[in-house]
Amino acid sequence: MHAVSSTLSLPEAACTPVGSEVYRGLTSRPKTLCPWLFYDQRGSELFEAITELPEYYLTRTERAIFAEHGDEMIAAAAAESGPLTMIELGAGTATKTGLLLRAAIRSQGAVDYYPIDVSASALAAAEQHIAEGIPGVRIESRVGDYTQGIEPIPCEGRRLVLYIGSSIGNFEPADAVQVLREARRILAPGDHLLLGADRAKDASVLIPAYDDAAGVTADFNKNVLTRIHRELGADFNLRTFRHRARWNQEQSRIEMHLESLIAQTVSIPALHLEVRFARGETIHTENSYKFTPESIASIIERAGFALTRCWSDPRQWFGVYLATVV
Ligand code: AVJ
Repeated sequence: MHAVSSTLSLPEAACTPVGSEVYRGLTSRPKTLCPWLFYDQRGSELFEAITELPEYYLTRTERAIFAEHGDEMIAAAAAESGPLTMIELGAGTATKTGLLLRAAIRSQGAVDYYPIDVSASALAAAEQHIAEGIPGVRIESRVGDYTQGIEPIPCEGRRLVLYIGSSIGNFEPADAVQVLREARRILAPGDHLLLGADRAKDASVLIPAYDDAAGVTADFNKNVLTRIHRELGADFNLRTFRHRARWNQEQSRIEMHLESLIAQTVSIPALHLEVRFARGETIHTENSYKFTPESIASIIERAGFALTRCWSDPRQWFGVYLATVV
């Protein structure tokens, strides 16, 4: 006798990460899709383009804070007892990290750097530009999903975990605490976390940052439908969906949605699924939480850290927070 599985009738594609997430999300009410689905090759290129848009202030503001205060950040995280080892969660191509790596090299001569990312190609790009541009960095990249667990990182002195770019804003607050707890688990007393998180501000600044005039963010959002077409055969007509960015004041978050402009049924052959949309119904594709110094301090403290210092830009649009293990 062998066990009869209730999943026997599910098509194979429903068991892949993309298939199961699309199945879960498009059979939920309201319909949702997780932001990690954005980042296929085209999506990663579109995100890089977003970071250069005039309306998308996050990347250039955080970079300016690192340029201005990077040496102080490194000095505050270091100890007299030995060199600082840097670990980066969701490092991507590590373009902004260069400023901090250079600051570490100025203070201690060389640095061990462990970037972690799900994308092997992004890490290869990071390794290449760091090897060419920043001598003194010993880099050991690790491919993996940091939300699923982080391997121990050896070090002689102290560790500094970088979690920058406001990636934390994609998580519900309770999940954000869990992500930081996972980082906390590989650290020892005296080690630090450097967290970059976008600040709450007027909707007149936030909305254009997520609904830019050139339509790059709209393309980034709709690209998830192109991905589902390519990987699962779905017959989405992109012209019948519209990009929407909303400011949810109560939850202090920007929401991105894809709104169906007509009543329609989309079929997804690989999942044996027909998805009905009412006119005006949306797929909620992303939350991007915006924090006050108090709301981010609460998340940091619930994860087992003590906030030691923070930095911001003159307009106070973005925050960088240093916390130590308690
Ligand atoms: C990569 C999550 C920080 O929330 O600002 C940019 C992603 N979405 N434009 C953000 C994003 C739309 C970005 N993070």
